Order: sequence, then structure tokens, then C-alpha cells
Amino acid sequence: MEIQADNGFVPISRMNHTNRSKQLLERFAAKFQQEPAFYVRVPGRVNLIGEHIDYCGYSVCPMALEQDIMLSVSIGDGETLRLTNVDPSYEDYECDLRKFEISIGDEAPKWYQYFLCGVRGLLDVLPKETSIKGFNVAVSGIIPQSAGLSSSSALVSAAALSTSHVHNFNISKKELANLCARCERYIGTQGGGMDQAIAFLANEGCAKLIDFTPLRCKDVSLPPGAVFVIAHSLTRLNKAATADFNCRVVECRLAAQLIAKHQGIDWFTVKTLSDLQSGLKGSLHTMIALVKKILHESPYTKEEIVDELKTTSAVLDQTSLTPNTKHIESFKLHQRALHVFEEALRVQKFHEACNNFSSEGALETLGKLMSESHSSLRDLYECSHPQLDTLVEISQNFSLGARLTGAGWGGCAVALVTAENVSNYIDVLKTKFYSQIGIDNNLDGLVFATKPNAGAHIYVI
Ligand code: ADP
Ligand code: NG1
Ligand code: MG
Repeated sequence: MEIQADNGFVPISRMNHTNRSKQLLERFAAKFQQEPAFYVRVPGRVNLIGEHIDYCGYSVCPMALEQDIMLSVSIGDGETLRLTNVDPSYEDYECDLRKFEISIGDEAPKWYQYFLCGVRGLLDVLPKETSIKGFNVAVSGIIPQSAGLSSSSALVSAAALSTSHVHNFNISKKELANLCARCERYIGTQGGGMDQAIAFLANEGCAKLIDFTPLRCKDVSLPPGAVFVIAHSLTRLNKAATADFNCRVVECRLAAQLIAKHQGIDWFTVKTLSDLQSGLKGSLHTMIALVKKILHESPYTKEEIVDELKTTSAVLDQTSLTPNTKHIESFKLHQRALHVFEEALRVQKFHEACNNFSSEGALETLGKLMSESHSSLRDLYECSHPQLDTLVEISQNFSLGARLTGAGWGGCAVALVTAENVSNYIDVLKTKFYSQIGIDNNLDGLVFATKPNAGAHIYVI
């Protein structure tokens, strides 16, 4: 098979053969009685700064993790997709690729529905004449789940990448990133494109500054001596199981539409806060001033929004809300929009500080921006969790700065720690956080220092 390293193809000899890949192979053999034809690896990510602003059109700064989703894959006989997971708590699944549905109810989706999102997205862009091939997949994932490290997008992206390879479909990593951002929305959450972009486009050794519409990214070198340490708060939220995530997306959209209406712009054409900023041609500082002037701090009722936009509830449901937010009657618009514009400014400052890392105080600046980001997420965006706040507060006292990472409502904190202080910081977490919640010994998988990893690969034989 052809080796195209720039397109994510890597010879199998370069795959890390660990206990985990052995386990994956064993599961594959036990289920399918054959050997895989190729492997796929897609990393999780930690977002360093720029939280809840990708879906508003603003730049973010994540890096890829070592923790990943791995698939072993073989091409099947007919048109059946067969899935198995090395984790026995995940049931096996199979379906006919010509007729399957991703039917999302009110509960957390099943694991294989994330996989189906990626398959659906890729099948939908195959040329009409392509003959659909079934395939067999074993999945092994070590990204902590529902903890803000993007296990869902790694699974969706791995599914799309394997489907493209099975069908010999030539598609760039950038197109895959865009496609996976769109198709993960079949799971019900209206996310931005950060997770899928970093999953495909990350380069080893660098974080990325990612811009949207259109998707572009730049490598960001992290200051030497700076270590980003991730710590799990032992609280979690599956983002597709509740309306919390979509409620924030919708509050940002409504904030943009109300300000647009107030400023004489056709609010129908405004979907995001960055659409609004483009329409008004103002700076982020101007936008912050407008939020403070136009949007009141008390929550808006749906009725008040309908009145202000001079529309009807039915039209608002269509233009601005999602199926799982139509029932919500109260929206905080001032606080959410203020977070987004201020966080977008923090991303710019963080990027500048990374570029000037040799200047005095650059590390302190990065840490301070991270801690400010957390306060804003906790107080303005209200997407933290008390146990996560405790973890972040302890972290802030023993590092240069810390914040929640990912969507929140539980999950992980990321702290900026100097290389010489990493073990001391971890010891502090042991005594001041983990032992307080009954975890005394093994912190494996709960606290770990990170190094920027590479994006998705296909390992070919
Ligand atoms: P995250 O912050 O990790 O992206 P989400 O709530 O968006 O969290 O998605 C988590 C869901 O993704 C899990 O509940 C599960 O359905 C699916 N998932 C993630 N990793 C795996 C895995 N290794 N095996 C099966 N399903 C997984
Ligand atoms: P996580 O926490 O990984 O599910 C979500 C969104 C991102 C972004 C962050 C918050 C998806 C797939 N991911 O990530 O786009 O909005 O929250 O910054 O929706
Ligand atoms: Mg997710």
C-alpha cells in the first residue's frame, strides 16, 4: 500500500507496539477471526485557552494528547459494519451501511452512535457511483471520557478516517476536520470545530492556534520549561446527555441577534457573535462595550427576546434554537457574550506571550490568562462544577495558573507548571485534593504531564 506521510499514512513498523495494541489485536482476532488490514490512531486534546468560543467563530489554542482512540480494521464481505470494543462494558454492534439511522433520544447516546456519526459524514460525501463496502472494527480508547479531553471527537474522527480508507477515498486532513465537525453534530451537540481540527491537523511538539470560517491553523511553540499538567476532578458530563451545552450555544446566538437588531443589522443573517462583529466592523473592545450597553444582566425570558426581535416564538425556534433548547424559558445573554469576547481577547494575548516567551514574565502572563479564563467560565459562563473549582483553586495556588479545559460541567483541569515544579505540584494535588475525596494511592490516568502530540494517522501494512 502507498505510504503518504503528509496525508496521515504511516507504515505499521512505526506504530508503538504496546500491551494495548496487543489487546486490540486479540479482541479483533476473537471477534472477527482474522487479522486487521490497517490501524487508525486519533488523539484526544487539551485546550490551553479559548473555551466555548469556537462555535462563536473565535480562535482557540489546543494541543493533541498522547491519549488516543485506536482502531484495528479489516474490510468485510458485504455491506455490514461490525464494531467491537476492548472495553467489555461496551456492547458489540452491527448494522447495514446502506440503511442505518443515528436516532438520538433524551439519554446519553450509545458509544457506537458516535462511530456512526463519522461513518455517516463520510458516506455522504462519497461519489454516487462508489460501491459501499462493509468493514470490521475493534476499538481501544484511553482518553478519559466526558472529561473535556475530547474522547467523543477522537471516536467520530477515527470512524470517518477508517471509512474513507476502506473506500479508497482521497480526502485531505483539513476536509476531514471540517466534515467531522459537521457530522459530530448528528449526536445532538452544536459544537464548533476545535476538537476535530486539532485531532487531524496537530503537529508533534506544537500547540495550534486554530481559526474558523475558513479553517486555518498555525503552529504555536510553547515556552521551554513550561509543562501543562492535566488533573481529573472525578466529575463528568456526557455533553449529549443534557441541554447544557446547546443552551450556551443558543444563548450566544441570541445575544448576537439581539445586539444586531439593536444596531440595525438584519438579525436573521447573524448566527454567531463573530458574524455580529464582522457586521459591525468593530474591535473586540467595542464588542465588549456594546454587550455592557445593550444587554441587561438579569436573564431574558423567551417572550422578551421574541418581542425585542419583533418575531414569533415559532420563528425563533426555527432560526435560533435547537430541538433540545426550545423548551428553555430563561437565557443569560449579557454574561455569555461577555465571556466570549473577553476569552477571544485572552487567546490573542496568550498567543502573543507564546511568541515572546523569552521576554520577562511571559510564563506568568500565560498562567494569569489561564486563571482569568477559569473565573470567567465559572462565573459568567457557569459551566464549571464545585469539585472542579476546588481542584482549579488548589492548582492555582501551586502553579502559574490553571483552568478547566473542554466544555466543563465536570472533567479536567489544566495547570501551567514549571518543569522543576511538576512533581511538587502533583504531590500537592495528592494531599490537598485526591486524598480528600478518598483516593490515596494510584493517580495513574488521573494526573499527567502532557507533551504536544501528532494528529491522526493511518498505519498501513
Ligand atoms: P468528551 O469530553 O470526552 O468528548 P463527550 O461527553 O463529548 O465527552 O463524549 C463521551 C462519549 O464518547 C462517551 O460517553 C462514549 O459514548 C464515547 N466514547 C469516548 N471514548 C470511547 C471509547 N474508548 N469507547 C467507546 N466509546 C467512547
Ligand atoms: P468537549 O468537552 O471535548 O466535548 C466541546 C466541543 C468543542 C468546544 C468545547 C468548549 C464538540 C464536539 N466539542 O468539547 O467544540 O466548544 O466543548 O470549548 O462539540
Ligand atoms: Mg466531546
